[in-house]
Amino acid sequence: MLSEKLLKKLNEQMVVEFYSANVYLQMSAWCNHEGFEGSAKFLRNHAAEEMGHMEKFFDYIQDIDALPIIDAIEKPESEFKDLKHVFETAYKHEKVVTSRIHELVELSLSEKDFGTFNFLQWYVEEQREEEKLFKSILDKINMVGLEGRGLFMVDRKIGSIKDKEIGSIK
Ligand code: OFO
Repeated sequence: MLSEKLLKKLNEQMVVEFYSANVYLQMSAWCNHEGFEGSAKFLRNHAAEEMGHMEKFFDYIQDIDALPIIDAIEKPESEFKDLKHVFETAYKHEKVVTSRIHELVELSLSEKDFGTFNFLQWYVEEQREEEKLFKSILDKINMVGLEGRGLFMVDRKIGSIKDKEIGSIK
């Protein structure tokens, strides 16, 4: 039987995944507005992926015979200095999500809830991939700088990333 504390944390994480989807959807709108069509496409796809992460929590909570509660979702950031700022924000966000997932893992272990511990392993791996992906995009932007043809090419490349299959861009 899941403890109240662990259930509350799982529910909170479900809401955070919802928030993540909005974070990327909003970033996608900013990129589109600024003419970074590749990044806009990538971020839009990523927002859909975050909804998938949310649904996994939504389903798991129901599988263990509890009730998921969709709480208020924080407003995402909508103003960015430049494309680098977008991906810096994304990378930072993923690091926060990773530490939240690790806290959940720790809690499930301390409560000897091995079913939940097992469920969370998917997220541990997913977070490793997401941090790698965003770091890799950021590295490319840093490499070419914020002006000219280089940034245009990187934006196109970002647009070609198949999120799930690639952990980094070459
Ligand atoms: Fe759900 O992984 Fe990003 O936030």
